[in-house]
Amino acid sequence: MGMNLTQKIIKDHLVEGEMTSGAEVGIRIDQTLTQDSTGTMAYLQFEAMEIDQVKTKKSVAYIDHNMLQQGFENADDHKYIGTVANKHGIYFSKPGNGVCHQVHLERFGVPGETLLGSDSHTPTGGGIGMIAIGAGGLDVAVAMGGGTYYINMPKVVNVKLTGNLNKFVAAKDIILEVLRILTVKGGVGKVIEYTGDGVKSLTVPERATITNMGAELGATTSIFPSDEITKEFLNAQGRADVWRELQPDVDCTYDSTIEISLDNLKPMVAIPHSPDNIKSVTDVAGMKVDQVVIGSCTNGSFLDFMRVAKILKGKTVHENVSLVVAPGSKQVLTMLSSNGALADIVASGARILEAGCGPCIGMGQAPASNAVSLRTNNRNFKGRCGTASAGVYLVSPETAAVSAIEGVLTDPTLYNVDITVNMPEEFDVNDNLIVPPSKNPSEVEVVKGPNIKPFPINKVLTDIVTGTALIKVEDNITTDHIMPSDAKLLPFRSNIPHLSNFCLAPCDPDFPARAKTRNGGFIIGGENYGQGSSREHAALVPLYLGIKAVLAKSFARIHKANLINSGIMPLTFIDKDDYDKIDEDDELVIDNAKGQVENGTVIVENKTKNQFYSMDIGLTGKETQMILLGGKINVIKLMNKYN
Ligand code: MIC
Ligand code: SF4
Repeated sequence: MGMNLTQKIIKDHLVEGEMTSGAEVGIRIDQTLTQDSTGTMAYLQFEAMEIDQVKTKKSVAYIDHNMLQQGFENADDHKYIGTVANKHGIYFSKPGNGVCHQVHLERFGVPGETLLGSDSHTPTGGGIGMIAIGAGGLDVAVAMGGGTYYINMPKVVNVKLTGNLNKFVAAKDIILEVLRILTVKGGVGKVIEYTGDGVKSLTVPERATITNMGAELGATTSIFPSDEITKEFLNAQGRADVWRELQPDVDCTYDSTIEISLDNLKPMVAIPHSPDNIKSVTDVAGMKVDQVVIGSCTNGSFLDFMRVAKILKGKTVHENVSLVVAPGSKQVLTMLSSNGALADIVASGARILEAGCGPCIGMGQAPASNAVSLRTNNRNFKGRCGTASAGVYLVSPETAAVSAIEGVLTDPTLYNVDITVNMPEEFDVNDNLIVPPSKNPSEVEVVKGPNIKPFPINKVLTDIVTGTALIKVEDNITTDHIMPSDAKLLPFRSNIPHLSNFCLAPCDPDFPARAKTRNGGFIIGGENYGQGSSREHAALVPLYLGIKAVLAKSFARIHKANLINSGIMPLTFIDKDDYDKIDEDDELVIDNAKGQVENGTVIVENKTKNQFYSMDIGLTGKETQMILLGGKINVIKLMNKYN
């Protein structure tokens, strides 16, 4: 029987394991990427492994998140990442060069290769046929050192696209439709593979919008075939040599199939505060809008901004709206400025930001209290924009631009503007903000400013684990709740002690103080605990606060891996009703913890209520070692000692 594309690429990279869904497989990683907000930790961990030069085909360190530089902290991080990259064989994409995912697609991605990135939107690379996966910084550090990356063999969902999009209906509307169908936890343990004749009508940047936001499904990754359109894109980037055709076999099978007719699709919107709260734009049309933000790794491409420029040309942004645009990369910004489109955007009254993440991660442009902010980003979690009372609505660039002019959410299909844009035959290629690694690495001095503090390391698991249920939270808690990341906190990504004062603060501002007074304890979570970002800070900070286990109804993939890497037990309720029985402040005990972890089922005793809960720890052999030894770094250290 034939193989689907996901199976083919995994098979090509298989180092260990059987490719049966759910079973652990180890794969070889060809490329890695990091960005600055997760990169400092990843490189501190890489340095701790004492490996001279990366062993991947290509590793790139981007600066795109921490851009405001209102103090020395961000600049220190940039300097550290720049020097550590230079020393260890890593390409360094300087601030101003653009958002990691956009630049990686343009300049580095290779169809058929594997990419591991310390950012949850790494699956953007699936737009050119890569198996591109988001992970915690430590997993990326291990991959840079040539280590195998382990995942559970995913199920493969086929999303079959038929027909063509109507004018003003965008790739963003396709992924919002997939989110409507599958929800934010519908992709956990799955790869989303796109097929069907509709694929041919989508350019690479449009495919990348879809694979990018597959992260919001909780999916391991998303992938498109590599075809003639991919070839043209790579050719226009001056990289035709890396192209190869990649298609699923005709007789392959999928675990499930969803069919979407592009002809019938309408503009969609994700309403606050979750990317799967989907409505059609017409359902919410007329809602007053205060701010519009166009950009991010989801919709920061040349194609996106050309369409926006065509809509804005000769028009004026509504007087009640602040329109902010952040192109995805220097390449995009250069091309828009040289062809005059940027002038049309500026003339309309838009505010121009540098190429970077910016408002998407709350680095500036926080909206006013209770504001409605229309954004082309991928996440609309409460408070992420920097204003807890604001509501973020996720839309396509077309809907965003039209609404910026009208001052209210507007269905763009009612507009009568020609937005035809042809993909350029040649992109403006100028890699002068990418610094190749040093040819004399021994001469490079790694510079660490005072903001860079050591990362916490766990201890070997004790036989009896005791503590208080310090906090009980609801379903779909994001890593933005666990470790918020606005303009005030992002500069401290390399300073875990400082971050610890804000852990889970959006759920309960007293949590950090309580955790410190009680010397740690347990977190009680609902479904899909830890969805969203890949930030391992959401595990390292709880580790610093003494959290021993998280008891949840279910976990998001990357966060679960980060907890295990930190030696914190991720325990899943076997009987979900037990969640209701635990209250904050209950005293919990795990007896014979080591033996129980090895067994796979852990009984947690609630001393306060005199109850027992059966929890599934669901670990592979390697993960069990990590929990027993107090995290992945301890396992690596032990292996180095005996090698
Ligand atoms: C995000 O979009 O949430 C981020 C910021 O890019 C994160 C990474 C981080 O927290 O540094 C992600 O998606 O992984
Ligand atoms: Fe940056 Fe936003 Fe993309 Fe995260 S989702 S990488 S913050 S642009």
